[in-house]
Amino acid sequence: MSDSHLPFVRTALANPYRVALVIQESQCRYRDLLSVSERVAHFLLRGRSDLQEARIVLLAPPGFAYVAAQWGIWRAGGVIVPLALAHPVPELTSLIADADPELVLVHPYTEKQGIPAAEACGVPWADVVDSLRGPPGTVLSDLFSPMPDAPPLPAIDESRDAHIIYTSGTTGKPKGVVTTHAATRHQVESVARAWEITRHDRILHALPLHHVHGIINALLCPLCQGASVELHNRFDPDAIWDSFARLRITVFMAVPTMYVRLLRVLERMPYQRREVVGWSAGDVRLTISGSAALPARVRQRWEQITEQVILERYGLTETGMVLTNPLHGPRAQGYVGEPFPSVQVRLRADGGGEAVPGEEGCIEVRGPGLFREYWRRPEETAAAFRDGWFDTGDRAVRDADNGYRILGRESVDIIKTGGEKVSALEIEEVLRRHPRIADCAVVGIPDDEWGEQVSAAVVLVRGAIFPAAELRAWVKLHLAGYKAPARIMLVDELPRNSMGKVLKTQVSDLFLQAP
Ligand code: MLC
Ligand code: AMP
Repeated sequence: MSDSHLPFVRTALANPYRVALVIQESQCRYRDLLSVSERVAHFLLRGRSDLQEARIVLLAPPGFAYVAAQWGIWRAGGVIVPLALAHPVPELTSLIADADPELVLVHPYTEKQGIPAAEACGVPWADVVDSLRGPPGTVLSDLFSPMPDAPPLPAIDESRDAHIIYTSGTTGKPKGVVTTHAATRHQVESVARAWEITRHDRILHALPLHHVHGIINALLCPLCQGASVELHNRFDPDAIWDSFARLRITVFMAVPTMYVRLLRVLERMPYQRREVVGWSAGDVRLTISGSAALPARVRQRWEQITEQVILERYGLTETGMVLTNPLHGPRAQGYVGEPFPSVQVRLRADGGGEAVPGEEGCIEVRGPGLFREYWRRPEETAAAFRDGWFDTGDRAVRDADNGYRILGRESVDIIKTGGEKVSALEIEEVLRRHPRIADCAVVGIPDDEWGEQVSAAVVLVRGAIFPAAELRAWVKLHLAGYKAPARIMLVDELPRNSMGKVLKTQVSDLFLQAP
């Protein structure tokens, strides 16, 4: 097989009978993933020898079909563009148009939004489940064996692109982050080394599969080591506790909002069940939080219940994982530790030059795991780097004992809610299109559950009545539900400086001072 240099294919060939995925009551072995992904690859190739980096959009819930399609796209020489299940048709349409794919793979669960979006872009679509079935006449028992007469799959040079992951930009438009196979391998190896992920691990996975957190850390990294991934198709706190209690989970990764929800559900359990599931979570060797700041009280409560100190780490779509607390050794509250293997980090002081210990600065990153470019945005790509260092836009301070402490972001227009990055400008653009809105400003307001809540100060056109629920519904028509403002405040005018620029800090104060 000529694609055996792909790390996950190599691992699968070496561990054919190990369990790769556990999905509800079913298990799938590495050799099953190999056979079915080969079928997906030939389905996509349609007789060609190589997809030559054609983009394939994947719009499928976490599950066997998703993983088989992911492997199949890569094995055929394609670039995978995983999109969020939460996008409504207009948002999906603009992302598909931007990615300019050869095909959109939908799933019975996503076809309601996926098919109209693909058709609006004039892009063909196919059902991912059909892609797994193989050529007509294939019987079920053949599915899980190698295809006898199939031509070899292409050899993929590591310098080729592997995936495009969309993330909100400060300009209001989501940008596609293009990462090569080589960079992906570095990200995977770096995570595996830092956290000692091995074939003996069993990872509990309940993250969405359109972000690096879910794709690289919790799925690809374990699968490249020969570990097992218990894949949940959505985040359900009861099901997570159940998995802790029933299965011998060794590693769990989540965003802070998920820990908040898990604790809330646990507090409501009858005493005995609470004790049992709490203990079983204590057997997990590594519990990780990332994508947003982990509140101290969440970490403390988790530790009281499970005797586990959550390991907090920091990363970005553009860079993969950057900073981590130690696997062995103390994990200081509020700190995200030191760089992952092969990642270089420096703090740029406000006056230029490198910050000295204890001085605040902006985090810059360099290393082999970085993205290649923002898809078809050369100016934005160039602007994101300074002398070869990627400018994260996050502020931090470092001390010799505990490493880095994240202080916040430079841009007030980026909001992190439930681990999802949201652009305030994108939401303002949609709100301004509403006929009753004269002006608006969107900010992120600190929140115990979500980290930040999307909050909009709105000036209505003269004489209009306040349509709060209608405004949320309006945003949801155009953008994912988590982008709809959770809080809407009616104001007569927005605070502005003498140049007419909206003063977002003062807008935030309006919410913080509201009863
Ligand atoms: C859902 N809602 C949100 C939300 N997700 N509101 C704010 N922020 C969010 N992220 C809204 C829904 O629209 C709904 O509103 C209401 O909350 C309840 O929805 P739900 O169905 O109960 O929420 P749920 O689906 O359970 O989602 C919550 C969540 C999800 C925490 C599971 O947000 C999630 O999976 N977050 C993880 C994101 C992630 O993986 N980020 C990694 C980025 S990579 P209504 O009005 O419809 O009722 C990265 C790099 C790195 O950051 O370092 O990892
Ligand atoms: P994304 O663009 O979705 O990849 O989000 C990356 C951003 O998430 C970073 O730039 C940070 O702002 C934020 N982030 C990730 N991990 C952490 C963390 N542990 N603490 C605080 N912020 C984090």
